[in-house]
Amino acid sequence: MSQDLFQAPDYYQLDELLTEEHLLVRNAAREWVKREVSPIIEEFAQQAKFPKSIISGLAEIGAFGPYIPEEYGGAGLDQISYGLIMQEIERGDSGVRSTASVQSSLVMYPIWKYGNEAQRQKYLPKLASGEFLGCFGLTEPDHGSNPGGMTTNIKDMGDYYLLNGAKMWISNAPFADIAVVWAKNEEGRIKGVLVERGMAGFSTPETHNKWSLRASATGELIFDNVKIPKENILPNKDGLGAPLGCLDSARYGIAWGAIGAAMDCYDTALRYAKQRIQFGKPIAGMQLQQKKLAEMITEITKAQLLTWRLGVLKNENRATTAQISMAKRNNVNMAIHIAREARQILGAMGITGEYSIMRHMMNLESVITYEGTHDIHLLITGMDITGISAFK
Ligand code: TGC
Ligand code: FAD
Repeated sequence: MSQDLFQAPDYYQLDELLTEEHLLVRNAAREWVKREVSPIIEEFAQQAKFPKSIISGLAEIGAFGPYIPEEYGGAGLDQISYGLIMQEIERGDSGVRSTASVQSSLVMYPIWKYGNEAQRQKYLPKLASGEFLGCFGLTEPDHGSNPGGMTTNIKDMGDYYLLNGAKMWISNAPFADIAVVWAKNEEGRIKGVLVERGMAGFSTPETHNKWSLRASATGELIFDNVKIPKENILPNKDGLGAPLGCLDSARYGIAWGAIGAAMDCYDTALRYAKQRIQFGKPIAGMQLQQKKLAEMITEITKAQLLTWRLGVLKNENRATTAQISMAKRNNVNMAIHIAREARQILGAMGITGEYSIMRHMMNLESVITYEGTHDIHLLITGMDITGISAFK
């Protein structure tokens, strides 16, 4: 990839809404991405490999458990700092942000919120430092948008549980040390199960041949009579609301992350348009290209405002699931649209790995599907405003 010349757009001077701590955290993440992610990410994406060398750096910028209390190794930051870290990481690559989202919101969060003290002490500090990597198993081959129909199950054997079933499309699965897995007990109640690599009957085959999120490892989780010690069940919450509660936190981070990808596409396209001469003048001077760029900065600014306000509500514990769905859906859609428009501004150059745009565009095809599809989030908003569920 060519040199990372990224300059973040801030059209409405939104930095003025951030505290000194927010700016410090954001700038540290921004510099780290420029230094450690941008120079290597294109090659890893081309080779469909996750860059394991950046794990310790992710831990250092507070990307593993940004809002988890410091006593458990987390960074103890607020929700806006968490969002800003996700924005900066996804500015580099959605796959790297995926790893941070899964570790923080889908693995550390449920252990912190639904686990007991022994589970928190055992896992959280190692997850915060990157010594352990985790994954989150909710989706199954036959249950994606409808996780409540899952068939993965645990059976009480007296001294232990037996876990059987399979999860699919699981980020970080191929190398995760620990999996937070959602399974039904004999009464049909969904429970959180901590499955450790090395347990007999547990395997994590990698999913190959992806055109999207290539720098993130995706795989299956297969459970064939896995013996689960009773102390590996999350005791403090069960039912579908438990995994959905984790998704609230991860979807919030994605709403911020998508802005990062959009900003990178816009910034790249703007710079290119000013330099590329056709018909004797920069294409930035052509009305059609100005329309694209002007619409991009408008949409980015609207998404920044929406997300900042959501962060304030989240800090006050007032953000609802439906508000988070609206932001995730709007911002990912905004980012994918900007990626497509930006790609066109670069003409043929836009399809190459010399620029980040095509990689962002392909990544965003996963982001618009995972953590609830574009359709599902619309229906969550519909359910919220009408009081009627379209899912029943
Ligand atoms: P529904 O009847 O609405 O709800 C079941 C129970 O859950 C409660 N609930 C929530 N609780 C906490 N937080 C939330 N956000 C909640 N939403 C609902 C609800 O009150 C109810 O509680 P109770 O006590 O009455 O049982 O459930 P439903 O079966 O009708 O489904 C609703 C629907 C479709 C919205 C939900 O299933 C859904 O969100 N589906 C999308 C699935 C999804 O997002 N999967 C994501 C998998 S993880 C992933 O993609 C990671 S990608 C990682 C990366 O790389 O970044
Ligand atoms: P389906 O549910 O089969 O949906 C197919 C289509 O039907 C979609 O367009 C959908 O919007 C539409 N549809 C479904 N239901 C309705 C409805 N009621 N009304 C209208 N339209 C509907 N999952 C995890 O648990 N952990 C992970 O770490 C994880 N990582 C992932 C990483 C990647 C790269 C990808 C691509 C996915 C990942 N997922 C993960 C899975 C992801 O959450 C699911 O793909 C997603 O929830 C959608 O499920 P599905 O693919 O089975 O699609």
